[in-house]
Amino acid sequence: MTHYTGLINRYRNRLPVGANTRIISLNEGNTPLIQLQNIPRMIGKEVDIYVKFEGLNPTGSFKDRGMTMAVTKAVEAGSQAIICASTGNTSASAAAYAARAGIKAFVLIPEGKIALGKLAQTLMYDAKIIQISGNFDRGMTLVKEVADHAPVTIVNSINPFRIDGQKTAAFEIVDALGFAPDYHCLPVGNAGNITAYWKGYKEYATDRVCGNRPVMCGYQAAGAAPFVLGEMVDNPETVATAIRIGHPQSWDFAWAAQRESGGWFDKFADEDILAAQKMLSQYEGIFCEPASATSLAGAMRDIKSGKIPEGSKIVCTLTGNGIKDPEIAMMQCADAKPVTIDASLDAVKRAILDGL
Ligand code: AN7
Repeated sequence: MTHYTGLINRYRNRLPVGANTRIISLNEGNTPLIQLQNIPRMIGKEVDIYVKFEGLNPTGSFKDRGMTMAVTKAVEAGSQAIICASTGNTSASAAAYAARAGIKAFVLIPEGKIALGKLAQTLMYDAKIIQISGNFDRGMTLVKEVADHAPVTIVNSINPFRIDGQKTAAFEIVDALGFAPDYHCLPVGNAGNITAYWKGYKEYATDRVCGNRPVMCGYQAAGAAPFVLGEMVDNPETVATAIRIGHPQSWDFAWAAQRESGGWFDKFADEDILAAQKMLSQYEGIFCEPASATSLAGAMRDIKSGKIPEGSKIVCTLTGNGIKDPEIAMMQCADAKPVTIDASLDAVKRAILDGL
């Protein structure tokens, strides 16, 4: 058993790094693929649902897969600073990998619209945080403009190395199962991840590592659903702040993934997203962030309706860790406040009997 040292080393022959490239890694990737046991029974259909729990990456989201590549290549090219716009997870990841590399990270975030844990992380990793009175899409525009005027490397998913890193999640799924799933469900915001998964699945199928490719199902929040509406959204709104994005950068790539795989996009009310997040926690012991639960909300709806038929093998990507957004969790559980009792044996006994 050799020590796992991150996804670049694991998939080195499929990534654009050389023998002498200095790898900037936090041992990201290698995340668990967990088969759901209780929720399929509750749905009442014969399906295998697996979740790829990307919340267990070093900074708690799938962004680390892309960031190890993007920062490795930025450093290789001599860059001293990276920059991104972010709804929170990209900023945390960029900040961590910049710290690891010993370079500077600048992050543009929409003021008041990123989850508390993501802000705390980004502060701890010591990035230069620039809050703007505008949303992610505005931040993205500004980042693209400023990169022409300052010595900074953009590490948003318009950076192709991000996509290369993130495609390894598809490799891991096929390597774990021995085949590609029939359906791959994931949340879609800026659309880098659906682009990356499709690239990974296609690459493995082309090289005959597996014989099949999944149908790609992209799910969005109803208030931020440009792919469902077929046009950009100027004022996106959703409780799932990670995917509060109206002008996705990987627009054409995501449509290609949908078309080539025979897949579809759909949208979900905030209540449905939060209900799926709670179900995963309550019935499977898996705590993901709200945006991530959109994948399960989608899978459940499409399994129930028969759009995803019985007998299917389904993978849902859980893109980020629930601990990142404690405020939403506390709001969801507002009616389940901890009981407070005397510190006595009797009182504890009574509390247990009451709770059984
Ligand atoms: C938890 O951090 O865009 O469709 O700036 O954090 O590849 O954008 C986050 C996106 C899904 C959507 N789930 O992925 C950012 C950012 C979580 C996310 C998405 C994001 P893409």
